[in-house]
Amino acid sequence: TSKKLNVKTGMDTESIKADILSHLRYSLATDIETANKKEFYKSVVLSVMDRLHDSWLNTQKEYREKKTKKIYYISMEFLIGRLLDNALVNLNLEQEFRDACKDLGYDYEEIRDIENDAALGNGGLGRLAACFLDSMATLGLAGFGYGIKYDYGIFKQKIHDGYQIERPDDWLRFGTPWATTRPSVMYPVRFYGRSVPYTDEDGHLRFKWENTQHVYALANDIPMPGFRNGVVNNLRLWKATSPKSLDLTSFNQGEYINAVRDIELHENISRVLYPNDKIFVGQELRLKQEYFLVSSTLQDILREYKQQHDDLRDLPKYVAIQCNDTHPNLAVPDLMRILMDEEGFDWETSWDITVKTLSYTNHTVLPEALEKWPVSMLRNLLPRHLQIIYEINKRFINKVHEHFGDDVNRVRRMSIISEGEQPSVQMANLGIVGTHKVNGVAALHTDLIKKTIFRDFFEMYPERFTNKTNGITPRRWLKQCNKPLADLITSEIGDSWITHLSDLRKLDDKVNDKKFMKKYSDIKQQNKERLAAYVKENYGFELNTKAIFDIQIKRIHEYKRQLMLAIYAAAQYNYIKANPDAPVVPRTIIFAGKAAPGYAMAKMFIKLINSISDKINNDPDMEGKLQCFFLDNYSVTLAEQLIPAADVSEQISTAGMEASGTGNMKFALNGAVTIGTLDGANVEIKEEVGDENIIIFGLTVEGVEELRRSGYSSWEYYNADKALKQVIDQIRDGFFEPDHPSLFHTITNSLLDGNDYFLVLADYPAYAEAQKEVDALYSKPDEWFKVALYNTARVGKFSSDRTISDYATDIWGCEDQLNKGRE
Ligand code: 26Q
Repeated sequence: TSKKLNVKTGMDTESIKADILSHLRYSLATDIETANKKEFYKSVVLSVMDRLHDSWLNTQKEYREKKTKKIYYISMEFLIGRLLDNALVNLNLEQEFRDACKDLGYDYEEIRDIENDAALGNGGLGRLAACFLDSMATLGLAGFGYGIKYDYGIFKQKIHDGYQIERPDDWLRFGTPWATTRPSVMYPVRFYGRSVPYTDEDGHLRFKWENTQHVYALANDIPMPGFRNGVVNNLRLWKATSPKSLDLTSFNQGEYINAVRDIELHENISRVLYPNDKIFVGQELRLKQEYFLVSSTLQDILREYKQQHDDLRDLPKYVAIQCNDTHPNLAVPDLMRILMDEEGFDWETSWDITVKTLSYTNHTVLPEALEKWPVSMLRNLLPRHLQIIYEINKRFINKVHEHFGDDVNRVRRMSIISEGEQPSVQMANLGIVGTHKVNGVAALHTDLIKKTIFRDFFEMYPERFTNKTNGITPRRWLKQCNKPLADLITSEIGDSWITHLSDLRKLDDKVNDKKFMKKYSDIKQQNKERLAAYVKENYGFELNTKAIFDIQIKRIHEYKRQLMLAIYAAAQYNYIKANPDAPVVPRTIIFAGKAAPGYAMAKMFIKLINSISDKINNDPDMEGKLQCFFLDNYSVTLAEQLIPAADVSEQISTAGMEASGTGNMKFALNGAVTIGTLDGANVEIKEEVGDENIIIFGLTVEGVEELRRSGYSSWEYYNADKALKQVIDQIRDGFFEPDHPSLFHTITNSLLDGNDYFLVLADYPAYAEAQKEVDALYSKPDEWFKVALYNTARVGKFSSDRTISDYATDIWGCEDQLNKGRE
């Protein structure tokens, strides 16, 4: 053809092909004949990157020139998953890349599957951060993610003999083409040393942090494109690297080998993501990671700020910093330290700037998750910060006295430093005192923190507390993962829903459109078959695609009550055995999720689920009626396969314990019916879809409180429900594990002698009833799919675009920037 190719930026198939070939040859030193799939994948990504670079640079330039207010989202976790599909959807180049791959002899899907998930997070908190980046770019906000480039993400889970085994997630073995290392962006991060007082020229007492050791933080940038709007924001991940000076001094001592060996010690800071979800581990390496993130990020923010502005007192006007949970809350004392010790401001001025710039999100009320760092550890690692924290606390306690009078108990509860055997710094208290806004992540959760864990603080600073109900990005969680449904919706109501998810309400009218409903239900069936093929290929299990696909996927935790669904599966087994001729609505129950490596009870749940599954799946009487599977190594990518195929979404936490949940939103959007408790965002999902379109059961938060107060006895519930008792007896007596009959005693003991803290037995009868409702509804397909469609149509509120708009308006003060000059 005579058309001129534009190899680097052309958006046509021919240019893209030429670019892929050119990367094979000139970036990877191979060619189309000899390259393997990995090399081809890499060339594809590099060709996508070429098409992002102009927008990436232009976006950053525009932010600088217009002095746009910048939003910094600091998080120890970014669970971004795979990036190729997302980049192509957002660039609107899916077809072109598909065709280019095909013309060059490769199947796009096969190439896409080469990519390792960037699994730099545990679960909800990390995935929320990833959805927020997508929404900030799509809304045109100058929003930047800051995190750590862990060499090892969340561990890979294998199942051996029913038990969880952890394997390292070496996701960078072959590097990642998405990350650009920036040698020009590198900062020292200091540790240890001591705080030394001195008098400055004006006779003021000041402090210097001296005799420190340091590591360097090296920037690695990953582009975050918005949806078809030319915006490309940035996720900056810090890698730890050793200082140059180290080898020099050692050379002099002739200790070359030791010096090189010690490089590893410094780089250990960014080695591995802590795999604990909602459990605080007070290890020094974790504290180092947190300060490493905070220190490098603040240095970067202030360097950038100073290039564009000359008065740091205007910082809150041009910068907002959001801390994802308390993990980055050392930003409070570190920003104070910089403003006072390095910039020469007095306490009051520094404090005003700090509080107005920072804000913090709480993600849990579970007390064992709250960060409390031992004072002794801080004194050693960050002596100047500890000193500042003591001063913050002193001034704060004075305010508490002013506000509440002499109330020693209240002062003790509110103190940032908790005294006792092991004095410690309460990072949540530090976050509330040192920032201007604290938010919960669903309406119920925000109410709870105001009434319980942060009650005293709410009474003192009511205006600081605000709710920001979580959301999910509709790009990844509908358009990408469920293309058949996305295409059907677009053909009916246009594609505005992709950025205005509430437009899905237009689908409400389609419930009586037979043709449409047939297509809608066919797509669910098609997705179930696609999942069945995937599971057959990757796990060897044969799913019954005629059955209800009943799915519970999330971290394994007692409060999430995977145990309740496992008991239900066993009870169904018993029922079918006892009533072989009774009609049953066929079910396929699917679990997936990781247990923290040190969480023995959660690991035992996995073993139990696998034992029950074996019993069920190997019994011919269950054929066509009941199946149960545990899929190993749950990940963002696996979620993208499972969610579009779900009929039933299990959201069954003990009321008051799940702050929000976000999986619940993904399932509802994809037309699964929720069986759930009135917990977290389930409450708001119910409000949106309507009471008839969600199956709610069990105790409410008030009910839980009342039952505990009046004296709960799990034995009573055990004795009152025959089917429940039978299953618990079976678990206790080795029915599911005949070779090791006492194996599950830890579980049955916690339910009976331990009095069942998570109220599994208390809620079980209502749960079993609710499951009967599921069966009844599923038996009437027309009604079932109406309910399903109402879910898809009515959950627009849970777009992370809405969440981010709310943050922009109520916390970040940048609402004027939303969608500016675009659309
Ligand atoms: C803390 C200190 C040391 C080591 C690890 C941690 C740690 C790590 C991860 C503590 C907590 C987490 C994760 C919390 C989390 O994922 N919370 C979830 O956040 C979601 C997004 O807001 C909510 O939807 C979920 O309800 C909430 O459980």
